[in-house]
Amino acid sequence: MTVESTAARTPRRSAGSKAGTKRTTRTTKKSAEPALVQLLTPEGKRVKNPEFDKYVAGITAEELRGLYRDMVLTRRFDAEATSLQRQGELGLWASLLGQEAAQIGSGRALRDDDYVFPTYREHGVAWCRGVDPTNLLGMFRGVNNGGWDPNGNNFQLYTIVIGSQTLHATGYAMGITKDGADSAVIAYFGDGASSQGDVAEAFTFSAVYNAPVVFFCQNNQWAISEPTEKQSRVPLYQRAQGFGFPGVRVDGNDVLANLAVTKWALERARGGEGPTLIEAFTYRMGAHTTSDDPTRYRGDEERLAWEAKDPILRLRRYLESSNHADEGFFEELETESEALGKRVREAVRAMPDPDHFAIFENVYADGHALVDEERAQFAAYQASFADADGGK
Ligand SMILES: Cc1ncc(C[n+]2csc(CCOP(=O)(O)OP(=O)(O)O)c2C)c(N)n1
Ligand SMILES: [Mg+2]
Repeated sequence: MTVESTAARTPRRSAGSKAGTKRTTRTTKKSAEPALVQLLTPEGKRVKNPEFDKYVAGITAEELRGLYRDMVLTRRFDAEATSLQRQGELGLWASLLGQEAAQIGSGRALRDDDYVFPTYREHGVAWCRGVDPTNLLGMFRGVNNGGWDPNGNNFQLYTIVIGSQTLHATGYAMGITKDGADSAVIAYFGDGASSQGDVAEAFTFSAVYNAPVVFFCQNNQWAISEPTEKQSRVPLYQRAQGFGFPGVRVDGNDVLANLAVTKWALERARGGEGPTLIEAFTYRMGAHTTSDDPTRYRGDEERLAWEAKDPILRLRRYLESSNHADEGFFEELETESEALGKRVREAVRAMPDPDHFAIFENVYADGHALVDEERAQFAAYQASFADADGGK
């Protein structure tokens, strides 16, 4: 699969059509792959896009450096978490390697009062929301069931049940409409999740209730070992058409394009135009999780082709060629990255083991007879060790 510049090939809107509606059906003439929105080529060249340029038109050099910093620090954090799993400090880790632009671009398009419903891989979005990265690691270490207050940063807890968060997001968005507020909701999910019944229901309800929700699908080409070809006969963004709302494919490795397209979709949501599906066409450069071995089901060629489209490298090229960042900036960032890695390592190792009885907390708000019984059984079981140890 190729990611190509679409500056000239992004379909034109016909007079009077809403942004995105035509885009749902067009394919390019040159290849079977549909057009995708791209503002930065893999070589770091800024290409014009008549429809989406305006969403990043006023971006400053400082903001561009900020996007770069976000991506670099997120990747550094992610690499540290992978290492910590290998060192036995975490039980599991789901790396976002390669998906930094999709997450930082969309994450930085959000307003503070918007609400995010993530999967388990949205470490970059969490970063944009201001969730301390160390808080993401408790669940993966097995010392808590979440690690942050969802309402603190309008960032829901990680969701492992594939696709279910799209329904939660839709319900939340319907609630926003009832409250008469103008905030929006974004639900993240993967290419594999797009086949789930929950996602189809979320699409149906959000369309019918005109809910202010953006469905952000990171098509990283794989659902564990299943390639995207096995999920759908049509490109994923085209699924929206059947539900009656626009879908758009964006170059998932282009942070500017993700920022622009997500701003557009959020604007639609706030303006009462209902849901949008964004398919960020990207690549999972690492394993599904640290329990997975991708060499069993995919070759190096694919990975190498996508490495050439690295999201961080392309923004660096742009920053350098446009003189928006100097060597000092990159050096300082390197130091900051190392400090983040160290902070994360130390924080994980210092996480206290939970009290054994914590597992019974927060199951029900007001307690439950069955949970009480299980707690009592567990207490007796624990006490039996004390007896075996001579009562010590
Ligand atoms: C309902 C449900 N079915 C199966 C699983 C097991 N599972 C975990 S991740 C995954 C693949 C998800 O792929 P995708 O949606 O593409 O997201 P990605 O992991 O690539 O980010 C599956 C099948 C699950 N967690 N929940
Ligand atoms: Mg996937």
